[in-house]
Amino acid sequence: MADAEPDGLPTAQQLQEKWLPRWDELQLFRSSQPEDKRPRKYILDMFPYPSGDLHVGHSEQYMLGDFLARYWRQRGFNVLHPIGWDSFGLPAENAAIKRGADPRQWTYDNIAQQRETFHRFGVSFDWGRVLHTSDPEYYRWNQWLFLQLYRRGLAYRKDSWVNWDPVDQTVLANEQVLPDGTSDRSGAVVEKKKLTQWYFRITAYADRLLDDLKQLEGTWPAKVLAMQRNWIGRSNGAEVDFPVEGRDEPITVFTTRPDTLHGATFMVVAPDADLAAELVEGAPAEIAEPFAAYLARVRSTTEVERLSADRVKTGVFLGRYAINPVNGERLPIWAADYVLADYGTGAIMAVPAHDQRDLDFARAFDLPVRVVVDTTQPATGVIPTIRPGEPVPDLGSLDPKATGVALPGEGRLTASGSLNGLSKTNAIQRIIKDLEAAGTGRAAKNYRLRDWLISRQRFWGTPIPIIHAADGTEIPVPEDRLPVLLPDTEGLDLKPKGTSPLGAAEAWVNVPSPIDGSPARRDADTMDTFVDSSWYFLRFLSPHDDARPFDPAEAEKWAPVDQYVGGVEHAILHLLYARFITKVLFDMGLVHFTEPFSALLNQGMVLSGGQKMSKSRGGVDLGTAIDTWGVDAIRVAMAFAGPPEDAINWEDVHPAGSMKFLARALRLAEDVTSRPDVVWATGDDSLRRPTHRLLADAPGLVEAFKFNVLIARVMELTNATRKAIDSGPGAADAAVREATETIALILSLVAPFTAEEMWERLGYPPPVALYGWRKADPTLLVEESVTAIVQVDGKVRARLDVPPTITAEDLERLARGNDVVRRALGEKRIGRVVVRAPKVVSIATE
Ligand code: ANZ
Repeated sequence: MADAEPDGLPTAQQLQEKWLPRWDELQLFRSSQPEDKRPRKYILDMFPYPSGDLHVGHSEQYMLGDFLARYWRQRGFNVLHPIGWDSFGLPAENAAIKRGADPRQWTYDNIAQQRETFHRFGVSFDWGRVLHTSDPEYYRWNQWLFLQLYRRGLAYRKDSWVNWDPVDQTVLANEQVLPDGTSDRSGAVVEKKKLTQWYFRITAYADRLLDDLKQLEGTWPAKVLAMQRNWIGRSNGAEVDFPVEGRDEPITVFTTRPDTLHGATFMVVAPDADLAAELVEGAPAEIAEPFAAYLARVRSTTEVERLSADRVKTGVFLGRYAINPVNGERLPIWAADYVLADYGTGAIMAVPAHDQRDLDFARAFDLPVRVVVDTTQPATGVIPTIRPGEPVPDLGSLDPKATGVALPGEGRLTASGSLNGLSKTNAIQRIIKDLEAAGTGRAAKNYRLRDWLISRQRFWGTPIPIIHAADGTEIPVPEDRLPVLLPDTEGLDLKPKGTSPLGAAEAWVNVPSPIDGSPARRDADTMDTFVDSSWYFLRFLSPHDDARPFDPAEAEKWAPVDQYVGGVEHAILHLLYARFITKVLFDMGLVHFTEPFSALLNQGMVLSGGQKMSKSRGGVDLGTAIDTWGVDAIRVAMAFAGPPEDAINWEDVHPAGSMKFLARALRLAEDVTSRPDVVWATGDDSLRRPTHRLLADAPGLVEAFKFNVLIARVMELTNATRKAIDSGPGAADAAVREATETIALILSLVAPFTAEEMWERLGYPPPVALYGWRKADPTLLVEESVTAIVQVDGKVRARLDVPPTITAEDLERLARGNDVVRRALGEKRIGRVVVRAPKVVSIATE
């Protein structure tokens, strides 16, 4: 703990001990008075996992959310700023298994600890609305939500190949598999396994999820919008049916380039698609055996590897032929792993002249290549001018088979019958019309987005409210029998083994059918915790309602969330799922909006030693940091460390420096009040101007998340006020008091303890947090400037318009940066520099 200031100011610790209980008594941040007529703001921090105590890395997010919540309160808004815990899920469960404890005990112990730390950190949460997703009062409504989706055909079960984490022994959503094919949780290389699983049909909302991103432009980070767009990955194109010799069913392919149909020279199906197995059925051994061997190899390859462009192409011929519907050509059918079973239709027409992967394959297996788009003939009809030294675009490289370079670009159709001469775009339109007329194809869209796999074979989650009758019928648990409670862990082995531990809880799993009482079994899987977090922002609106998940009237008042704050690691998963569920609730008529989070702030990560901060890598735990520097200094240092969106290195965060600044601010209030007989020398507006300029600029800075700039400005005003005080007795103290009050009011957004103490010393009752905002006096905002003269070796080289309050350092920097001055200095070495702010800078060279 820091020692008491030598000059008798209270320490951070003393301020915290003094004010926290007072604020608790006042119940400051309850946001629920129905008669409250103030406009509303819903500020939400992504809620934490209770997987351990908070470290300073976590605290950045809550400092930012609190900054905004406190700001909007000062601006006169009724602010809802709730907190809860995302308390189901693997981190808690794994930790509990490791320690041999019940996940419940472990989870709620951690929540208590985190809660205490948040409280000490002075975050202005509404503590009356706390929720935990692992409480039956919460997860009951996950089950309710599941049943609503089930009833609408949006929750279904199917057999499928899933991503399997062999370490955590659980299924992973595609989103949880990192680009290198490993699990984002355990780090293990993800395998494929066939299981019967529950899915939410998020693909039914793909278009809306994509199109509604437009509503978020400007208020969500562009990067997040782009990531969501990519994830949904809509492609426009066509489906084309290719009859297959000796088979009734055609092969349907999805292509974004139907214009190249005349250039198809073979077909490729995914080896692991059902279609491949059907095509080799009854084939002779010289076809069936290599295929089986190939399939076994493909099964152990990750999707990421399969898609990587520079991989040597492999595949086997299936001994079958398809017919090109536009020209009747016979196309051999191959199986190759660069075609994925679950994208498009799992089969493609290969156009090696215009698709690089098809070309690589054609060259590997010596298949024909036919150019059907003349890329030397730009579709615009204008031959591009090529400057010397620039690469020639496609010109002269019209033999992809020889060069190995495919021609994906624009051009005019050739070797394509009636399409010849058309541009790519026109050809696409024409051929889709022709295919539709012939009944052999149609316009189609395809998405990268897959349905959301929600079942987990783990204990610590929401039980799926389905009962399986002996004959396999799925029976939804009647809503009035919710929640389906988790069983006791007594006698259950929670260790991951690939089937849900709930299945071994005999007394729990065996139930009579709700329809006829015959023996039946509960579904033993639990839900992905992303289900829990997909709607929690609505539960905060009526957290104790036991008749429904949330009160639609409260949602009408508060939702959507005005400002969401959280980590960019949730840019895809959580945000996409919350958007999806919101749209479902909208379709059910339960909410009046289609996007849950109107604005999003992604804070950068707090790094330590260049890496994400974590306990194991020496992360500083927040409680210890509070003991060392105090809450306010940590908050100010973090806010000051840089733009909130950028990553910050803990090594560059200087709470000790912030402590000094806060002491200087507090000292101002002390001086204003302890020396009432002194009259400060601020007879003119030289202090009132920067005070009002700051009042005028602060809202823009906060709303643009320029917290670091705002703090720098408060520091400047603190210095100017100090200067005014130290200049001795003079005409009026009003300006010094006004400046000090302004500093306290703005500091109340980020340094609540110091601000409250200043406020008290200035003679106001607590809390400063609800005092309100002051309007800047427009007459003081008119820019006043003085002319500063810059001399080099006695000669006047420049006149600069500068604010009268400019510091010597700033003035010198401006002078040295001036072009004319720089030219005058040339290569000469600078000797003595004399600065008399704001009037003169005199530079002498050696
Ligand atoms: C013929 C063609 C010619 C294609 C051409 C491209 C260029 P995006 O944009 O990602 O949607 N494709 C379709 N299904 C596939 C699958 N299951 N596995 C691997 N590749 C698949 O890509 C669509 C294109 O990717 C489709 O258009 C198809 O190749 C391929 F000059 O068809 B194309």
